[in-house]
Formats: sequence, C-alpha cells, structure tokens
Amino acid sequence: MKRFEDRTVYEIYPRSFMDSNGDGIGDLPGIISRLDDLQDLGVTDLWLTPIYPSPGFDNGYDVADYRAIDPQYGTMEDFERLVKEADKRGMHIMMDMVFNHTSTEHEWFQKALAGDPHYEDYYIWKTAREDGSLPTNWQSKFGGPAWEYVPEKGKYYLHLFDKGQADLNWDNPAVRQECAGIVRFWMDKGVKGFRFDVINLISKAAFENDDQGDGRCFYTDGPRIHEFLQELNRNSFGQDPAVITVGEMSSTTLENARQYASLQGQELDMVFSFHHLKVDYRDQEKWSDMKPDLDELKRLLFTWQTGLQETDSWNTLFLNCHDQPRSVERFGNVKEYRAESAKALATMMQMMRGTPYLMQGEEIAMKNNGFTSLEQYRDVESLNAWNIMKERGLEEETILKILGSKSRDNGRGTMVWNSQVHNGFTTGTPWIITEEKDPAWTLEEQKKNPDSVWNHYRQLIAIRKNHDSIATGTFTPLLEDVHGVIAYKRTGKDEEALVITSLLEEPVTISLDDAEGWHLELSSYVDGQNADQTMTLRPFESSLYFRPNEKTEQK
Ligand code: TEU
Ligand code: CA
Repeated sequence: MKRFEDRTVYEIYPRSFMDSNGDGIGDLPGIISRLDDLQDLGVTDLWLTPIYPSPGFDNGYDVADYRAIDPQYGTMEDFERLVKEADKRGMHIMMDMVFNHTSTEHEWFQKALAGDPHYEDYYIWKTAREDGSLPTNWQSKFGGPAWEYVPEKGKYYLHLFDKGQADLNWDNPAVRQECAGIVRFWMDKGVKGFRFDVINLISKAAFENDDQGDGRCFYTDGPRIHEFLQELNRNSFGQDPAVITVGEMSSTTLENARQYASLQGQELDMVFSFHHLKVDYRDQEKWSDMKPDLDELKRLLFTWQTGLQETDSWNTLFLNCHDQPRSVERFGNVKEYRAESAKALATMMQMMRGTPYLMQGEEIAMKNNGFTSLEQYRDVESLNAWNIMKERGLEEETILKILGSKSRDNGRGTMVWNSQVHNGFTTGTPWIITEEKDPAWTLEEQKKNPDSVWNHYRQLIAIRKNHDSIATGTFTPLLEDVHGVIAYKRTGKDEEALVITSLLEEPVTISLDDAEGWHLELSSYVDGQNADQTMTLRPFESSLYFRPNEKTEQK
C-alpha cells in the first residue's frame, strides 16, 4: 500500500506567498485564498515554514512559542480554517518543527536566564577554558563563534545558528518530552506532516576533545541521534500512520540516512540531504563563484538513489527550498532556455525514486531576486556573509555577485501571481522586493498556456499519481559516463519509464542500447523527439518515455 510514494509536497514560505491585508507580509488568510491554485497544480501536502511567534532574527526559525501563531500571520482560528479548507481539497498541512534550538525570547530560555535550574538544564551552558578562551572552537553556521557569554551567569550558551537561537539540551529527558508534546499538539489540530529542522544536529557529543575543524564532527549525526528519533517517533507521530515526516539532515552521510529514512518506519519517513546542492561551492566554500559541477551532481544523485534503494529507504527529490537560490538560474539558463531548462530540471528530479518537494514559485520558473545593493537583502546569513567576505578582502562588486547567486534571499522572493502591482502579492509595500515584468511568466498567464512550465509541473505531479513505475518502481542509472546528461530507468510491475535529460547548453549526441518500444509521454520541448539508438539532444532537452515492461508482455 502506498503511503507517500505518489504524493508531492509544496513548500510555502508564508512571508512571501500571499498578503491578504496589505501590510506587505504574507499570511494565513492569503494562503487560504490561493488553495484552489495549489489544488489545480495537484500537490498533496503543504509544508509551511515556521509561523509561530518569533522575534524574527532568522525569519521564524527562532521560535518563541511552539503552540501559537504569530499575529503577523493570523490567528489559531485562521490556522484551523486552513487545515479544514486544505482537507476539503485533498491536501494536508505539514508543519516545521524547530527543535535544535529555541529563540532566546522563549519562556524556557527566559526562565533559564532568571536562574530556574529546571529550565537552565534545557540548554547547553559551559564556562570558559582555563586560559579564558571560549569553551570550544565551534563555529556558528551563520559565521562567528557558536558561544554567547551571559555575564550574570559567568557562562556561555551554545548557539549553532544565530545568537538569538539557543541550542536545546536533548540529553535532558524533559526537553524530549516537551518536543513530543508539541508534535502531538499539532497532530490534534489535524496536521498530517512534520518537517524537522536541522534535526541531525540535536545530539551533541561530549565536549572534552574539541578543536577539530569547526566542531561539526561532534554534533552532526551525533551519538544518540537515532535513539532520540526513535523515541520521538514512538511518543508522537509514529502513533498515526497517516502522518508523514521528513528530517532536514544537513551534511548527513548516506549510511545514517539509510537508517533515518528506512521504510521500516522506526525513525522518519525521509530526509533532506544537501550534498547535491553544494556542487557549486568551490573547495566547499559556499561564498564562492562557481558553475555547478555536473559530473559531481550526477554522481551524488545516483549514489543517493541507489544507496537508499538498496536498504529499502526513501529519498526526497528537490533542487529548491527557502535556503537555496533558484534552480533555474543555478543549473538552467534563464536567458535563452528559461522554459526548457525549468522543465528539464523538474522532469529529471521528480521522476526519480522518492518524494518531490517543490518550493513556491518553482512551478512558474521564478528567478533569483537580482539584487544590486546590500540594502535589498534581509537574511541574517547573507548580511553576516557580507562582513565575512569584506574581511577576506573581496571587492564589493564581487561580494554582490556572489550574494546574487548564493544568498538564501533568492529563494524567498514574493510570489509572482499576476501583472498587477507587486505581481499581486500585496497592495502594500512588500517586505522583500521581487519583480517579474514579463506577464508571460506570471502564474495567471502560465495557467492559461498549455505549454507553460506550470502546466509541465502539473503533468509531472499527475504522472506520479497515475504511474506505479514512477511512484514505486526501482531505479537504474543509465549513461553514467556521458557528461551533462542524466538518464535513468524506473521499473514497475507492469511498466517501465525512461528519463533522459541534458543539462548542457549545446547539443549532445547519445546512443541508447535499449531504444525499442518507448512512447514519448512528456518533453521539455514543445516538439519532443522519440527514443532512438542514436539521439541528438538539444540544450536542456528532457524526455520521459513509458513502455509496458517485458514481464507483462509475456503473460
Ligand atoms: O537550515 C539549516 C542549514 O544548515 C542551512 O540551510 C543553512 O541555513 C545555510 O543554508 C548554510 O549556508 C535550517 C532552515 O531551513 C534555515 O532557514 C534556518 O535558518 C536554520 O535551519 C536554523 O533554524
Ligand atoms: Ca499580511
């Protein structure tokens, strides 16, 4: 029986989706007003990034209260209405659980600061080393040291992200019970999915032997991580088989992912790993300017596809999220082949084995923001990166170019609904600037055009629902040695699928050993080509073919 194999998740970044009251910030009534568009697209689950009360140093990933709605997004009644209205349209809500850290404005941290020992033990405190230096050399993911000093206590607290995000002490059973209780609270509200933020960082190793690299080896996939996830599963979402879960697993290994995402279901349903989105980091440095390494991209996609399949574990399929620049600019070509490259990337990703996660705006090939000055940026990581790159001595022009291609704000632009003011996102002043001048690229126009990127996404989502070979078939890599071409086969009970995608800007000729009997289902070009023993693929040409599989024919 299928649980999530035929589902497609759509990420909503509520701040940038739809503003209903003209304050320039997207909100829950705005989302409700757009549910019909999402139903038309065919997505089944809506992942909302955090909408809890928060001081907003990291756009809501600094949670001050896990059981309430931030007034800027609406009320709990609005949320309950959203669940109901989504349900009416066959869609489920997935909530974002930020359990590695809380906001320093959270009641627990405030009580800890005030000296309540019960709550002090919810966080990770250390004194300086004997020579007066920081407790360890660990670095914050947003730059600078991961320790913040609290003079009244004479101690430091750990923050792997912003100093407004204090890391929780998961070795304390009370913290684990609180988190399970929060999951159950949202399950009681009808939530049927959970995305767990940086969840493989929650188990910190003993602090004695520090000073290795930036410290990440001490807490990435830490010593008790599998135990913690199994316990959370038992005490919350594992009690309802309809709930689906995904862990954001920054830099996890394939070996760990196999266990996190085993279809046996003791931990999570699936994980996001980001290795394939670091193929344009020069020497692993994000703040660098580099074209993606397509050979490495293919190697990683195939390794994770076959690696998870071997142990009957499940994958996620994505190139976009609110932390990533837009894939159509990163791997495609928005100037000459915006439609073809957006469609090719979508086909290549979504037809693999796993659950697709789309980022709002991806389905209309939204571009990066094209910011030209620092003032336009909002993201804490980008603002810190500016300073870090300045210290490295980079020219401002170079820094702006790197931010322009790598900043998280690129994925956070406001939705391009139509050709009205601010593309229909708000009647007020948007919190971040996005502008699409060409009406052809708005959602409204793309819905009318059968050859649009939006319609291509709609077809892919429907194909997953109607074809077992795509939902549950096995994955076999093809053409492994052909540079820039990503090809594979999916084999189901009655049918096989063949997907061939060129990510190159120039034509490429390939030979196909097994070219018989395929019929073309979908192409990134309006005039797609049939499968043949020798084929010349045009720039960003991607094709999906089906045929009955041999076993069925023999019957
Ligand atoms: O992100 C985790 C993470 O490690 C990276 O996405 C990181 O933010 C950055 O891209 C490194 O260059 C999650 C959330 O998705 C992100 O929005 C939050 O800022 C972060 O956790 C902290 O909660
Ligand atoms: Ca609003």
